[in-house]
Amino acid sequence: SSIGYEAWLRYPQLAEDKQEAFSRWCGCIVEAETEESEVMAAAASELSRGLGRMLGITTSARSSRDSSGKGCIAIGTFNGGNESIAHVYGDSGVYPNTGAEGFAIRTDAKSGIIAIGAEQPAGVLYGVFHLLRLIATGTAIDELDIVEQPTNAIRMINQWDNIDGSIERGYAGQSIFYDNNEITKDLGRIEDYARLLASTGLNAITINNVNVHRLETYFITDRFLPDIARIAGIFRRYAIKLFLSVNFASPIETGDLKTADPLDADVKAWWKAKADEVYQAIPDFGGFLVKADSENRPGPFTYGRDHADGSNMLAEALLPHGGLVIWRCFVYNCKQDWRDRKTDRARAAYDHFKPLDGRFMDNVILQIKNGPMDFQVREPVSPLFGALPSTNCMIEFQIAQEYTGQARHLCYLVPQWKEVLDFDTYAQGEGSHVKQVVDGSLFGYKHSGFAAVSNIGDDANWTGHPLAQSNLYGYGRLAWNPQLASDAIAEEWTRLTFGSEERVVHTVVGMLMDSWGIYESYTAPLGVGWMVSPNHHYGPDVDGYEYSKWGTYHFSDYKGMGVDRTLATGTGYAGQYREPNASVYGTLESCPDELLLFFHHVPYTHVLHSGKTVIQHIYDTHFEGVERADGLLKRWNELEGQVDAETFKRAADRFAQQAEHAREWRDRINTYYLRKSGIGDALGRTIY
Ligand code: GCW
Repeated sequence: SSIGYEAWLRYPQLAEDKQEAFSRWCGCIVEAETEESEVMAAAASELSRGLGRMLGITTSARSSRDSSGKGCIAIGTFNGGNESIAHVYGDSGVYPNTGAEGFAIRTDAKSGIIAIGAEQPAGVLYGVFHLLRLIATGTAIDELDIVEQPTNAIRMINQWDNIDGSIERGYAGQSIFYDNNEITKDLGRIEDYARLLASTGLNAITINNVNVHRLETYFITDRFLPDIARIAGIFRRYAIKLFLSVNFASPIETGDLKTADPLDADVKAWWKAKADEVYQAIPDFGGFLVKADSENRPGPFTYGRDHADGSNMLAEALLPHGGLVIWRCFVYNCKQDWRDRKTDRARAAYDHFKPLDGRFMDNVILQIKNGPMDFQVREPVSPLFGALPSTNCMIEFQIAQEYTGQARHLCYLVPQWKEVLDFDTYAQGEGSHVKQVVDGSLFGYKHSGFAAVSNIGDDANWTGHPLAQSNLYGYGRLAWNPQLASDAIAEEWTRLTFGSEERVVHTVVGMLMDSWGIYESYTAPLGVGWMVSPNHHYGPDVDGYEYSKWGTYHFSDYKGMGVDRTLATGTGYAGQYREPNASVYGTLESCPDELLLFFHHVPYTHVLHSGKTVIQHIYDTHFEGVERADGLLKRWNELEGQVDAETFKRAADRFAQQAEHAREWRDRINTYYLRKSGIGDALGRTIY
């Protein structure tokens, strides 16, 4: 089996001594006959497939234990009539508290049973994947007593796939969902995607781009609903709810209304009827994801209404069906004049949404990008987290590496996401971390959680770069439990994917953990962002966006660079944070180096906390970045023969491209700043 397609569900055969140790528990799978559920069926089949691969045994499912004396794995819901589950947990009289989606796994040595129990079939499925992960990573299972619950209720993936088969910001081929203006007939690949997602604990998916184009606007009509219902059916088997992105102007574009005004009675009635129709086709439909009044998409502003009016109108339509409206906060002026130094894109989301706090219905959730700008390699945390005590919120990450190397450069993003989640907003005093905002606990949100833009396409290995699979895996694991450590996730992924040869594990984990810092070092410095080629966003172009309408500037001149976002002399963005963050960022002396140029405009001779001047920092990091990118290639090349030849070659090619391309970044940026500043490199290295 190839590493590419099966990713972390490959379950390579274990060494013989390990097989022995595990096999004695795996004589059969006990599953109550009374538990007829497609999710349970998926759990049972995953378990027997995984065990079969790793242990080379065939385990048949049966309704009660056989008399062979071999151990068994019992799976089922606590009240589902599985006697083996009841037996293992029965003594205590009470079942563990697993919540709606959690699971319990307990090894009962006396009876020779490992019980995977849960309140709901979904929990059993997650428990099965957990046990398989333990076995695959060589963890002893003789004395298990585990209870796990996901920290976040919504654990969602956003596909930015279009019906023509293209993927906005996709770097791993074409869509697996659509082909040539039709929904694909290849449902097998979608099922395998569902397996990958569920195995990491994800439970929701939006299958079309937030930019809803002409044909996709018809997804919520009978033209496409039957096909979409089939896709929902696949995800349902893996306990994943299906959502759709919708076009706010649908009543005009697909209906015969003249307006999409959210306060218009006909518009309200139109959406109500539409919701009824969608739920007719997909009874457990999740709801709508909406990009409105953002980057030229239609929205309530056209009618003089605001985002609360717009989202509440949709929420009312979905409410009778239990549906959610996920409304994106990526709203800013994308037609800015670069001469206008007052307008600051970073401020926009907060300025739009903070005043609306408390006006949204209970089944509306605001989806906020992790940073105030747009998935840069380095930017601060969005100040909206913690600023909306009376509005459900969820966080949006981007697994697709739009600005972080696009599946050609290695950039393991879990450490970046962790930094965001661990950020203290001080919203309820010290210890009010972003992760507690988005898991709903800080303000008692009714709905909340994680969303992220997927990085998969129809490439044989899903993600283009073989190691980029780690970002998809890591996102799912982090959504389940944001406390997991970045290196622990990296190690888990590496062992599942490549097996447990220690040299391979050590090398790959080390490369993943270094990769974000390496990418940052040879690209835009000190939090200033962009410097990428316009439109496709790959590769260096320092002034590519400097005189554009997109609000993404670095303001470099012959004396200095950076964006003054202070309250005192700048755009005031720093004042959107609570104290002490507002002062930490707003004061030159206390602003952390890595975000210096996001918050301040400084001379090139400004001395950083590191002791270096800004200009020397730029030169040093860019020279070092290339060396470290060369180092990645070298480290990978040492694994030749230790990982399968195809994966080795694919990744080796990409590491070579990355090293080459890092030079382009280095030379463009160093040359640009030498020419601007006239200050030479203290070490006299070659700058063109
Ligand atoms: O980052 C920008 C991307 C757009 C994207 C937009 C968004 C889907 O360049 O491609 O559109 O963000 O998040 O809506």
